[in-house]
Amino acid sequence: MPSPTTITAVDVLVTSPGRNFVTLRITTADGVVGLGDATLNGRELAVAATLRDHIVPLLLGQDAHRIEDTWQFLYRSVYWRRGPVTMTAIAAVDVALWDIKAKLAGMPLYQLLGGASRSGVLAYAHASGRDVPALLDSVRQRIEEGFRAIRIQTSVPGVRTVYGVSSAPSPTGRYSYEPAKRGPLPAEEDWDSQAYLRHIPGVFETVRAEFGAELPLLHDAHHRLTPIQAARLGTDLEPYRLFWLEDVTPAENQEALRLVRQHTTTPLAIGEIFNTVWDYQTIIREQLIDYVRSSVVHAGGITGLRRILDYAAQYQVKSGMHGPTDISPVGMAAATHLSLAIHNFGIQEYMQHDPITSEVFRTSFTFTDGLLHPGEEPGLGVEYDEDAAERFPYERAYLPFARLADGTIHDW
Ligand code: EZ4
Ligand code: CO
Repeated sequence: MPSPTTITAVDVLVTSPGRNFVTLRITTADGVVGLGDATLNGRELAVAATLRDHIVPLLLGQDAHRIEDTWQFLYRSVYWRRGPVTMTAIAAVDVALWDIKAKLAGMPLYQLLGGASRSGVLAYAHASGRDVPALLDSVRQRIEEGFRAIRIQTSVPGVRTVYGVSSAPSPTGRYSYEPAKRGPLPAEEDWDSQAYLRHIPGVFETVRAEFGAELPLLHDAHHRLTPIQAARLGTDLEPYRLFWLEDVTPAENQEALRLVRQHTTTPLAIGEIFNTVWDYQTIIREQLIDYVRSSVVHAGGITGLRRILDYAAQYQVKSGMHGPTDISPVGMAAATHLSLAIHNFGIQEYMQHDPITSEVFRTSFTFTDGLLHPGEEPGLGVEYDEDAAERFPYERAYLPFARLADGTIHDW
């Protein structure tokens, strides 16, 4: 007889209600089910294969209670540490085990993580427009929906398509922006850093004039600038008092942020593509950033992200967890539990899924008056409807890439 908490089944579930999601489902001998999000946008099947072919056989027969030991085993026994595929796979296992533990405890996960440190989790929405009037309409719409913090992205004159700009309002009027496009090849976008640097400060000037000094405003430069360009942008945006400026440089080179930091007091956020605390070692220790963008999903789960955020807390660096649509409802629920519990919470991105997604994922987290709350269901508070999921088979989709006017590939 296995013990009641022995892992007896592990399933890798791939579905595409509007977009692709990979979910790991772990079941114990007693029939307790835990879910983890394993979605890596544009490389979904790589994580699914890592889980199915290499990790699931290691989990069967193990004790679901041993979360830390399982994390260390999966991290160290692979030998080839880190990387987005491995760390997303580890995250899915980790979150599913936390879900099980919290269900066994009869508590919502945030209670196991230390209990609530606040009444709700401040969420920011995306707003965007092809031109400034459309952007202002988009901001107004998000405020009417209850959001109290807004990320601003616009088109750039002379640049055909740019990251973060919704092409058209959906027929329902719902805001949507989905960068990963279904099809055999990635979409090509274009880019011009100088045109962007000329355009953006005036956009923020107009938004501030329209909405006043108090509304927290954010912006994502999406890894496209050099350090000196990033410094220029941060300086030019100082009068508009951003909540943060995100991913100003492609920060594989952490030291690039030193130059940016020397020139501007605009707060900096980075790390949605980072996977472990090692990616943050220099930028946190040298206090080169203000917010950690990593999600539970891509940084080794609750266990991995909490390690990063505890390190960050020593330096007054706060959380700003990644929450685009490619974080599944399972990943969003995990983020909401962790954000409610930690002391150094900053803000939570909340892009909101297509309503069709809720046919597969039933969630209990709520959004009220600008704040997310994970709810009081035991565990994560998410259920997966496998019959519904089967109606939405995987469809190949890629994130876009960018070229400069002369054809050179640029960071997207
Ligand atoms: O481009 O999640 O801040 N959010 C972002 C996202 C990322 C996508 C990539 O999969 O930058 O929109
Ligand atoms: Co971003």
